[in-house]
Amino acid sequence: MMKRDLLQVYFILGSNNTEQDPLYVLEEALKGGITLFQFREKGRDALTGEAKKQLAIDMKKLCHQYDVPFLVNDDVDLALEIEADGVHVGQEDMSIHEVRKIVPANWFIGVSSTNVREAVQAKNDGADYIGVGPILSTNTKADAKKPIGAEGLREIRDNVGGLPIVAIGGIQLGDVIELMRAGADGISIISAISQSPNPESTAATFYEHVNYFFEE
Ligand code: 3NM
Repeated sequence: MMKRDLLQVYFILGSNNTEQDPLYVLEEALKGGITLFQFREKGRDALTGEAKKQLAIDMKKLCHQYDVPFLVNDDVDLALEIEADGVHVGQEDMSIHEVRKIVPANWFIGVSSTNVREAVQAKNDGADYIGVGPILSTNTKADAKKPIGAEGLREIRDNVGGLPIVAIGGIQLGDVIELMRAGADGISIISAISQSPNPESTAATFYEHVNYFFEE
């Protein structure tokens, strides 16, 4: 699969994004057909140290059973230690240049961008993809910026050429087609899947909606 195609249904999860066993939720999402996974252990009651590392190891193993690449949010040291497939960094984290220097050449590196300036910078710095958002308002990220909507996404698309883009922030099933039409290559989701009564079928429906766009 090309890197761009991996972004189609990009699921992100940390232990505090669900009331259930995060490994159960992840496996359901994998069965439903997510195409990429990011371990994001942040915020209230987030695990640290050995507990965080063990969960990361277990999640990576599960992802690889389903041939889905495993990325780590921010924590480059952990990603290296457990031999992840890539990292996602925010605007306040390590720069792409610094990350590239210390990770394997084939790693997938993503950067968060909320406006055209950040997106163009990420492209020039050699990001493999950008996570663009928040598209809609979200309770999942405590310090989320002001939502930029499908229009904000389109403006970024118009300024970064073919750089792979995944849309993030408050996205529900009903938003998918509009965001794909606005220039996204895929959709990134936490709560719509992690809080779903049936994460497997929700993930599968996200996959169908994204692929409906390609068949349009
Ligand atoms: N990053 P949900 S918004 C992790 O704007 C994250 O960069 C964002 O969770 C950004 O799908 C966000 O539950 C939260 O809204 C996404």
